[in-house]
Amino acid sequence: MALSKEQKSFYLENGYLVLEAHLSREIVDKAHSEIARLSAHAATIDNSDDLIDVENSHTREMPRVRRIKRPDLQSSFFNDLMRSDDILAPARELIGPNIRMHTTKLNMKKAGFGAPVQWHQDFAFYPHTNDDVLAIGVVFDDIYHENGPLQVFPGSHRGPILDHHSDGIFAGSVDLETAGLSLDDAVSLTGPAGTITIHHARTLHGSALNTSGRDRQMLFYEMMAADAFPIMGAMTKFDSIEQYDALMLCGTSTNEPRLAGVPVRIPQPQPDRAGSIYEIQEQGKARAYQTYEEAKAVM
Ligand SMILES: O=C(O)CCC(=O)C(=O)O
Repeated sequence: MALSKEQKSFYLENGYLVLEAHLSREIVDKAHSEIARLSAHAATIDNSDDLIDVENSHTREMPRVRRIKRPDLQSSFFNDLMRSDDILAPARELIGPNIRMHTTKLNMKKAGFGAPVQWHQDFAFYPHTNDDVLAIGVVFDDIYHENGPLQVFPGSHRGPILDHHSDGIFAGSVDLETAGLSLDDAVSLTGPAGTITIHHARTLHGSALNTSGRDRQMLFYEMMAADAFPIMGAMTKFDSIEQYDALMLCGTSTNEPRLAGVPVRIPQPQPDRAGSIYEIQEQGKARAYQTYEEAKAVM
């Protein structure tokens, strides 16, 4: 068994789980060299493109990568890792044997300027017919309280989908005060490089600006039970059933969605710029974490 009975109960109760030092040092080292290889592209672009999302302070001379997009498509190593038992065995225990990929992304959160991700629930971006939907975070640096750990509100996956709109437009972030929540009740998911985190798609989560001297590079593999289908208006790419079936990671696909009584909100209308969560959140008003520009302004 990839997870103990206690770990499964913890996930069901709290909506997250941390498996410390789950991956070998060899995998972590290889990941670092792949990240360096894929990041080199940033020196050839002025703005974010299909491969890389750059920080607002990025220049070609001083490249600042905020996210490597779809690392599974850009690197056979990250693709193989996604399909390995290291990643899929714990997921199978939580959402069953038939699993489809949603998307992948590698959030860089580099030392000194790595962007925050404001509080949100993934299910607000991609509501599905049931909520056997989760994200596995793969930690490639030692993560402490100082270098922007993923933070979660335990148990929030059992509550409502909160309002992620600003002025009637989807903005991908939640105002904690309006939601009656305090940052003091959030838990930071820390651990050495090689740790993996698992969070439920309804778990409220975010992470602060990395003002520390240490990088926090973390890859997210988002996935769901094969019978969880996106609800119209969700930010899920779905061009054809053939393409959708090609996203299967293990088990068998189905054309019979399972409908469950789960709360949903539709992330529409979309903002003008909807390229990445960073861009979407910049167009909204809800901010619990300071941005690099805000932090610099008060220095
Ligand atoms: O990188 C992080 O800490 C949060 C990532 C996340 O929630 C996202 O990219 O949707």
